[in-house]
Amino acid sequence: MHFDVLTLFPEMFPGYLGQSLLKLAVQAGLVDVRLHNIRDWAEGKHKQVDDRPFGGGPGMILKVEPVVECVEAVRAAESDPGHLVMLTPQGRRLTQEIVEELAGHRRLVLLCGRYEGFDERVRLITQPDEISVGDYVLGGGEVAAMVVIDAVIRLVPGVLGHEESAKQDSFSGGGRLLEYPQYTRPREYRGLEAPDVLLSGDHAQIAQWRAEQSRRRTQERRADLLNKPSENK
Ligand code: JAH
Repeated sequence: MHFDVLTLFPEMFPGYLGQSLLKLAVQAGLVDVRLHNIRDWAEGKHKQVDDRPFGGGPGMILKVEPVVECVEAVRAAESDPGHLVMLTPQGRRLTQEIVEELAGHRRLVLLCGRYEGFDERVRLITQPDEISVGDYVLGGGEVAAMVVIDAVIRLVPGVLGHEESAKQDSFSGGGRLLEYPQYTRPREYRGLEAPDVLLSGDHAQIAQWRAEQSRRRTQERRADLLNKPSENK
C-alpha cells in the first residue's frame, strides 16, 4: 500500500508515522508513506499558497494553481496515478465499508486542505473522492488523512497478526456490532468481579455471552447500527 500525502504541514506526520504498527509495516515494505509540501508548487518569491476569497468573507482560500500542480505532479511521477482522496467535511462520511473500498487501491493520494478550504476549481479539475471523517471542523485535513491511513493499513495483508485480522473479519461486511466487554487479571478489583462465565472454560457459553453482550450494547448505544447496518450513519 502506497500513500502520498499532499499538505502544507508535512511536519505533522512523522510522529504518527513513527508509531510501532505503522513503523513495522513500513520496515517490512508493506506500506510506503511519502509526504509532499504543497508550498513547493507555489510561484514567486513569497510562495503564496492562499489568498482572500472573491466576494469577501473571513479567512483565506487555498489557491488553485499550487494545489492542482502538486496533485498532477505527484500522480504523474509513477505509472499508477493512484486514487485521489480529498479530506473535507463536505465528503461522504468514512465508514469501515469505505475503508475497505479505499484499501482496494494500490496507491492513495491524500489531499489535505487548510484555512477556509480549497478554491472550487481544485475539485472541478482533479475530481477527487471527497471523504469526511466526521461532522466536525478540524484545523485542516491532516488529522483526517492520518485517520484514513490508520484505518486502511490495518486491512493490508501482513500488517496485523492473524489474531487481530480474524477479529476484524468477524465485524466486516454489513452486520457490525459493538464489542462485548473484556476483562483481564485481577479477577476482582474494588469489589468488581469479572463475570464467572469468562473463567468457566466453557467456550460455547463464553461465545454465547459475548454475542448477547454485543447485541445489548449495540441496542443501547448505537441502535442505528442494528436498524440499517450498511448505511452511512
Ligand atoms: C478543515 C480544510 N471530516 C473531518 C474534517 C476534514 C477536513 C477538515 N475539517 C474536518 C478541514 C479546515 C480546512 C479541511
